[in-house]
Amino acid sequence: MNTNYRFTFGPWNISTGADPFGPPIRPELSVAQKLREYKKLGFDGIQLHDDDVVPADWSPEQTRRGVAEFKKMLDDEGLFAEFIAPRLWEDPRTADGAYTANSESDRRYALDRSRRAIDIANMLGTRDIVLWLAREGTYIREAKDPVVAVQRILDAVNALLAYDPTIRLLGEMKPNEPMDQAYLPTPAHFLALCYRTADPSRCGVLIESAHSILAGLDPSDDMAYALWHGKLWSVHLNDQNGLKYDQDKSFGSVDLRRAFNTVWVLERAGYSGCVGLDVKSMRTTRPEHQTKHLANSRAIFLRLVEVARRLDVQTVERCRAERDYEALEMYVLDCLMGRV
Ligand code: GLO
Ligand code: MG
Repeated sequence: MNTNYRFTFGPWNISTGADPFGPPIRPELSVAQKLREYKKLGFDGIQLHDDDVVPADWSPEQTRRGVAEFKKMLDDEGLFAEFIAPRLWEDPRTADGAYTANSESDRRYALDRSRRAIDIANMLGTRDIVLWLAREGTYIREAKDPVVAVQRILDAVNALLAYDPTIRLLGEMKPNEPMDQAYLPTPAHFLALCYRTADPSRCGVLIESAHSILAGLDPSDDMAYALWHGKLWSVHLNDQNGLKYDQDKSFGSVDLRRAFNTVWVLERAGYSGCVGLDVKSMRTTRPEHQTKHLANSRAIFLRLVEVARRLDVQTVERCRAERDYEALEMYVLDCLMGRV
């Protein structure tokens, strides 16, 4: 049983509410302002893109100084950096993908940028690099050779493992958006690739609830599978109302039972990674309420931990032995409604 969950989120989880149909509706807070919110909200650490720390086009010397200043801000707030994720989806050179781009120079840019993200991680004292392969896929199948693409992802992963023998790589897989179809669309796809890398022990996954749901999978089963491999190294908990754009709703807000099952699996398996909450506030949220979704998601997680601990394992086992899943279902629903 994990009695000490560590909570994290990224600066992008406090946002302006801009969407494809409308400009920002809340003022952008500076990173320093955001950092001051973490402890108040009960969070322990921060998840970062490389350019959340320093702009991607800074020289090595500027980068070194900028990262040192950022590290000081984190230390002053008592926060740790959980991971660095190279943002491989905004630069024009990543329009056609990063590691799988058809242009050789674009692929080189993606690798250089990823190596730089590793340098930043080292300077901030974290060994975890998250690869959300946002644009590794296609809008039309004919655009790339899918066999070559998978090999290119493997080659990139191997190049990063070789660049620094201490880092771990965590694939954060998502089946679609922004692409029509992503390569390696689920955690299980990435896990298979892990075993083909030069160092499988340093390759694992971060699983996001909404991404599993978009792939038609149950997040708790997806996470259980990665836990069985000993490779669930981080999570992005949130919620998703059906198959549409990636919503990043507050954890448990759509399907409380699905959220409960997620927490229950993490609890039973003694999950020891950070509890990342990749949630977005609604566009309608007023600036003074723009961190509520984070506090709410954390509170829902902790309440579900209480439910999981209150649940009578013997009742569950009896129902299983008697194959009385009707009774089991009612028992779980009663637990969720506070009747047990
Ligand atoms: C988008 C992803 C994204 C990543 C983040 C860290 O769908 O969930 O928010 O989690 O960029 O790599
Ligand atoms: Mg995510």
